[in-house]
Amino acid sequence: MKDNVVADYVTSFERDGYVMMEDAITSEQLAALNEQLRRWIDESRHHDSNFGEIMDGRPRFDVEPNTHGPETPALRRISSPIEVSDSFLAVTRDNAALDLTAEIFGPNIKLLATKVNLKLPGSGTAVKYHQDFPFEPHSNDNIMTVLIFLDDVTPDNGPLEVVPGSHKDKIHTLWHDGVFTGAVDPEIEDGLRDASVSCTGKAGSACLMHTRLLHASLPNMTNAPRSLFIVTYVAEDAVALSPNPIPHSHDGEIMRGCYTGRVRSTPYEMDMPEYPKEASFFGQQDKVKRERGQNADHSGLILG
Ligand SMILES: O=C(O)CCC(=O)C(=O)O
Repeated sequence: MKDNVVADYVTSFERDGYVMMEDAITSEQLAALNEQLRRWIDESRHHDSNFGEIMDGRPRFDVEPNTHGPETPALRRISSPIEVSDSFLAVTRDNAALDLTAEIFGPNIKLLATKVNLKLPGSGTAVKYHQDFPFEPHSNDNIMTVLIFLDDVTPDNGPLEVVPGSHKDKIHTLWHDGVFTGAVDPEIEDGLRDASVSCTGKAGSACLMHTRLLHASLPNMTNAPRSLFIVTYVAEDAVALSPNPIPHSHDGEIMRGCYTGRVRSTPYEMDMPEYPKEASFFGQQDKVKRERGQNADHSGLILG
């Protein structure tokens, strides 16, 4: 990347808390990821509920309970795909968004987590407003969520909605009435929606997002899929203060630079997260609704 291009990206990121990058992965990488994803979606047709297993015993492949079937696969989350796919591991270790992350938070960068979030046609998946930081407390907040577009993301197929500049404001609690809902107070949602912008772009682009940026996404209203490969990179001197919500065998692997063995701490206060018990936060959202006597629907969070 040319110096002036990097400087523009860094300026946007510092001001807005996110930056869109075209060609974050090569066309060969994109083709390899999508080929693997197609095989997983096909495999899901043979399962009528969640399947596979990650390190803590939770399922790796999460399907939407009411709509998933052999003819209408509704795979919505794959946790730690890098443990079961060399293509996903190779992209995690080498992509242009990682290079930019090293320019912004570097030079030393390690891996926290990976996941695929899918919104296949006909699925009702939505994500409520939240910041990622309360799910992943560290000694400092130099944490980047990189959302790589595996499909073209359009205004109607459930793009990420971000609130520019919100990474400089308060850290919101995700606990309400003693329940970890994974979402901010519903009373402020309307204001956040008015302040949001949609992150759209071609397959192969990426959105690089600060861990404190407020964001959400709406359901896919089209017949085209919307799949994201989401990688969380962390400054090497940011030390985790709670267990990794998606534990995996590459946790802490150095992605750029080197291991220094140092810790850098910055002052802040927030609530500790609840360790996820469900395959993804969809299940948790449904559980919250059941406890409150409301009907469960398909919307929910796909974090954790
Ligand atoms: O998949 C999406 O639309 C949103 C993902 C998200 O909110 C996150 O990874 O924090």
